[in-house]
Amino acid sequence: MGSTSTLPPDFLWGFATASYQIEGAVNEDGRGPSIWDTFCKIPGKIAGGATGDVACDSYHRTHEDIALLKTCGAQAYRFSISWSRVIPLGGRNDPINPKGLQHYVKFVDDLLEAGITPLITLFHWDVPDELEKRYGGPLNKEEFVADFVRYARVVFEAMGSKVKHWITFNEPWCSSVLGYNVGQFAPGRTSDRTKSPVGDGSREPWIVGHSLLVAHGAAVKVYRDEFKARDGGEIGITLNGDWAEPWDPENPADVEACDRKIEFAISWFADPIYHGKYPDSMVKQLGDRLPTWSPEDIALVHGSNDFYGMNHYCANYIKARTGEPDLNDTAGNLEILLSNKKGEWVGPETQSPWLRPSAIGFRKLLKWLSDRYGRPKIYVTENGTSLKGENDLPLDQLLDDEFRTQYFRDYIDAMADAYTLDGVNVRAYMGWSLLDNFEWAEGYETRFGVTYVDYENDQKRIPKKSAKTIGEIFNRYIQKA
Ligand code: GBH
Repeated sequence: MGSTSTLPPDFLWGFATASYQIEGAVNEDGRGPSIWDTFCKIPGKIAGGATGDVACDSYHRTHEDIALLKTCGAQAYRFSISWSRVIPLGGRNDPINPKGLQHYVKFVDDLLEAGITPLITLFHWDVPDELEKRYGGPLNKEEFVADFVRYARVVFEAMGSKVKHWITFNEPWCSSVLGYNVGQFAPGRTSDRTKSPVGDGSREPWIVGHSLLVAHGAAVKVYRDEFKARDGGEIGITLNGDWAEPWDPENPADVEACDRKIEFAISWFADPIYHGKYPDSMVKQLGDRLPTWSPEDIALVHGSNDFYGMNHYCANYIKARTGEPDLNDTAGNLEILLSNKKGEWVGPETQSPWLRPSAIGFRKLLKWLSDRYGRPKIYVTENGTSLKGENDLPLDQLLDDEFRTQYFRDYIDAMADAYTLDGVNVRAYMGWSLLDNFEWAEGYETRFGVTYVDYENDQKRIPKKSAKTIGEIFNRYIQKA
């Protein structure tokens, strides 16, 4: 199986990053703070007390990053724009920061000159801090949507003629659940009073998710009405989600819980976009805590994807819970486990407690999404792995990242099989990540890059083995035109 699988001639591949994770230069050229600058200052929130103040210093090293992409043979680069660099206070009546905007215009020009196709994410979790303070960020739908739309329009105007692939939001699940239920991500709101004095994890994530969907739909409308005819590009949202296998395949409740798990993680956002409504399983469990759709809002959201942006890393075993769901449950009344009833692990251990690779799960989820959403064009906008203990290895061993290389081989094989054997219309793939970078609450201890970044020595970049082999894998699969 797989030996005859291929990918189409126009298949686009490259690497992904996000602004706060790589840029640094947080006080430079008029950038305003985002909720992540604020969150990182709270003691105990980030491993090692780390912040994105310097990160990979990519704001000053765009040429080095482009050179790295060339070394890897990448055709494309997915990066995100920092909203508060472009509009430091964030709001629709607040001033634009020409230097911040110009930084990205220049970067896009430099990428194009190097023959690399830019994919731009407008929002990778970094709400301008002022909007959080002014009105609670995405908890306030009207304000947030209006401000996001203006920001999106400013960026489309500046770069629309050059950029043909737009992603509105990265992983709204993470902003909603980790930011407003678990409290592990900015702004850190939760019902757990040991972690935060404010927040209601039983209600806020559903409100925030709704706002993000409407903001996505409203930005897509602006793009389609004002730019698409002239610029000819496409726009979509990126959703995260892992594959689900039953903890006990003999137990119908566990089997059923697998679909419910994916519905709570992915269909929460994808069903409104492709089917015009929230999944029944969520309506049933959440009742009136799940916002209802006004005709105007759902009209914006339904049909708003030109492509499906898929971030994917791993698989889980799912065990149904039996009692009434907890008010703060966001998963669908089930347990998310890494081993099954027989005690078998879903995959080998990595540095990330949540991530154990299972490439077959990637193929199965591609098929699941393709079936449920009517065979959409899928862009894999992130896929990658950390490595157990990588940060503690001597440099020569760290650079020889066979585990990550094998992960990419297995996952790209699985994707090519999904395309060739299952009829999944997958058209792009971005590895996460071009660089080791600021891994959110895990700080710099967890590395995801195909490039080593030496944080002690002037953020020096050295490609690992995986940086060189991923292109070879694609060369084998992509049919010659
Ligand atoms: C991506 O999210 C992000 O887009 C990227 O910025 C990040 O660097 C990359 O992953 C690597 O982490 O057990 O409740 O803590 C991946 C999706 C979803 C994975 C939430 C971690 C934690 C679940 N993430 N998940 S929990």
